[in-house]
Amino acid sequence: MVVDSRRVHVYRDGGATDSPVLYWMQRDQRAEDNWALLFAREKAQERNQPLAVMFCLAAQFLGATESHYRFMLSGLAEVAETLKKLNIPFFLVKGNPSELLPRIISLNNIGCLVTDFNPLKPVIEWKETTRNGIQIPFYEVDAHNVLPCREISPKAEFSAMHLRSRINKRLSEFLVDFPALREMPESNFSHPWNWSGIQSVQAASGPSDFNGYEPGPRAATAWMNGFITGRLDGYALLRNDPTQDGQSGLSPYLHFGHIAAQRVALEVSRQEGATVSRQALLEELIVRRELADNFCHYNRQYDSTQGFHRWAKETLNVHRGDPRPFLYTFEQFRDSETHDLLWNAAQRQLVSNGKMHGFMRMYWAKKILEWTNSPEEAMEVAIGLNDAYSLDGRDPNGYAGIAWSIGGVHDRAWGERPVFGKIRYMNFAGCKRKFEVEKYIRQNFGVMMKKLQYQENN
Ligand code: FAD
Ligand code: FO1
Repeated sequence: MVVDSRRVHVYRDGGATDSPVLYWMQRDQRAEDNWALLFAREKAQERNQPLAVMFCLAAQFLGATESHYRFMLSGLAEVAETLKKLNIPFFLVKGNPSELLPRIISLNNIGCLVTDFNPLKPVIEWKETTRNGIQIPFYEVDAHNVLPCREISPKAEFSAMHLRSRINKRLSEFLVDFPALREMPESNFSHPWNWSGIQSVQAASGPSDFNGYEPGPRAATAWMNGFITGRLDGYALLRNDPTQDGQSGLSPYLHFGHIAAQRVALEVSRQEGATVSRQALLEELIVRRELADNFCHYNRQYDSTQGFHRWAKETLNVHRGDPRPFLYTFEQFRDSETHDLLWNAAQRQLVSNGKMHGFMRMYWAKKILEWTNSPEEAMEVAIGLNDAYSLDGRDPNGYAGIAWSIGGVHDRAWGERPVFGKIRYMNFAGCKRKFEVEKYIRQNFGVMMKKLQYQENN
């Protein structure tokens, strides 16, 4: 077995049949370093059957905008090219996956369906409906996490510390190199697939709307190499300073699966020196990121206050009626129209770059709790803005990050205060102690300094 069976979740079992194998690509949009594709290739080999890859384009995915779809489609166009060189056809179809998959499977007499792991509710819905509509073996392979989510923990972990101990014990079992994806026979590419009645789309590569980010696995790998050679050694020191370019910037590529987190972890681990920075990055890349998948997989209410721990629900309820001196609408937040220039600058960075600095995301979300009528409204505003504007949005990391900020998920209780209760508090003064607030505001806002002076003195 090329693929560790502990990565494989059996949605529907069944024997080998003399029929084609289909990999329904979803979260891990790449040909290389993709355990789900390697597994599908293995199934095709065992059966001596054709193999194809298909991506189902669904409308309005979690608030994604045209720009996000364009970015993703450009990446998929590159994937199709790469697969063609390996004699593996790639099909991009359009519609509701729950309806399309059963039809595609019967049209092509598919004997085995493979997909990749994704803990988000809409995708689970697609898979469960598909499973109920087919009779063939259906496998889900965790190609996104270094340690397979379902395998590494049977429950929602309370904090990073709890998951870290599980990860540290077993990292060496799973942080292994990837085998190369071997090409299929030439005949595979000319196998007659039947898409009658199915709307297909031509994946076209086009310019990215996100300055600095070119879509696709090649750009993702170049970005990773650039970070490792040029900025990894400064990571530990600079990553929490929003005025510096200290983070890796990899999240959009990890979100769309253009690069495997496991590839990044392998390459970072192989570096000499910069030990503190390498450890800090692996902590975020493996522990924090996989904690987010753990949260969304085991907590179906990951995008609501109902997903908070009891202590957090109680403390937020106690302070529901507290006076809220500042209240803003979704539109005022969206347009950076609050009284707080720092917050406005962070929102401006999100809207203009499609990516807000990680440290500012915490402050940004916590202030939304403070300046809305209720924690429920705060969740709606934070998730709505994050998924509409962030290139790495619509991702378990986002739901976990927002639940941490507003509901104390994976955090502990802190000293009680108005509105927040025991949820960790952050404020402007705290940011001023951490980094040059004025510089960040200027970088993102070209601010009138006197307005800032006024805020400081009042
Ligand atoms: P780096 O610091 O270079 O980290 C490398 C990788 O580690 C990241 O790409 C990411 O995959 C992972 N990582 C880093 N920090 C975290 C974290 N706190 N939680 C989970 N994984 C992490 N991340 C997203 O990918 N999409 C989001 O929509 C998102 N929304 C967030 C909202 C809030 C309110 C908060 C507090 C955090 C959010 N995060 C989100 C997590 C984190 O801020 C980003 O992953 C990180 O800033 C991405 O930039 P980077 O790749 O340069 O990070
Ligand atoms: N996954 C799909 O299978 N089909 C889609 O049409 C689709 C659109 C989409 C748009 C923006 C975006 O950020 C993600 C999108 N995804 C889509 C899902 C994505 O690949 C990931 O599976 C999830 O965001 C979880 O990481």
